Amino acid sequence: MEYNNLKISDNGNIRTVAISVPKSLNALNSCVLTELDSFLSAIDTNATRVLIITGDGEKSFVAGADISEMSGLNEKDGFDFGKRGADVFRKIETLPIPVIAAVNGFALGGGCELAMACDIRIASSNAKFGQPEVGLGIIPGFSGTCRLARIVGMGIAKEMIYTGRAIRADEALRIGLVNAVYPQEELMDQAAAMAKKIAANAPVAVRYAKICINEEYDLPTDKAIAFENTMFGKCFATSDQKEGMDAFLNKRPANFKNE
Ligand code: CO8
Repeated sequence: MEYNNLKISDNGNIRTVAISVPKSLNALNSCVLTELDSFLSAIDTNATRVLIITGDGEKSFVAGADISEMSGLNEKDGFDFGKRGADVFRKIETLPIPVIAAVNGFALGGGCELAMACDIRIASSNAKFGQPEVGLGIIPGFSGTCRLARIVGMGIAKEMIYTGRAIRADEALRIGLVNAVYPQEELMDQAAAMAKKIAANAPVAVRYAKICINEEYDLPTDKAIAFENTMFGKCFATSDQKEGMDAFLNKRPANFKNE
């Protein structure tokens, strides 16, 4: 598929996709969602170890879902549009490789929701986060009511969603919505450095860790522990476990094969 709204680049086994819709500060319209969906389906998650998602330009990560497209929707269309975005974001959340959101400006509405579907969020100091939907007569519809409370806690999530107040990067850091804040010019280098660190580890183990953290979140404690136990056992069926431990014991760098 040809992408008109995505800019894709590769650096070794790290892939970066920038949402690029200059006329609307990278707002998510149906075309962008279709392209993102197709892009995610096409990623070879054996060759690519980490995905970085960012916004094109210096002002905006994603300024939300496209308000002009949503303005004329009826109930059925609203349901379909919300589901479309939610499905794409769930694909990100369950992608077999880690996904880092490098939030380089506005992350409002669907933009904040996109960042929250990623495994890890880092931001530039000019970033702004918020869920302003109730001011438009809607609620967060790309899973924001689900994920925000899980990340920052119920009280802060409710305040942010009921007031629609946008918060700056320093506040996002304080409430745990982002892991780190950097000057804008350093953001992508920092994202790449984090991605490189992840990519240097045993890929199957990283994949299993992501599955465990995601799956166990919703399980009762005993079931969660049993799930981890099973996945831990499975690690010992990989050649990378043998390689990682042999490398440690022989004081040499590991050469993981992703198997
Ligand atoms: N949708 C459509 N166009 C947008 C959007 C958007 N979300 N955001 C910005 N734009 C457009 C503006 O209309 C403007 O276009 P034009 O130049 O033609 O007038 C252009 O981008 C530049 O924007 P501004 O001139 O407004 O730039 P400012 O720097 O003055 O302001 C802001 C930047 C603060 C980001 C401002 O543009 C803004 O408030 N944008 C809207 C933010 C917002 O409310 N986002 C949430 C949208 S709702 C949502 O995301 C719901 C998700 C769930 C959907 C569920 C589906 C049913």
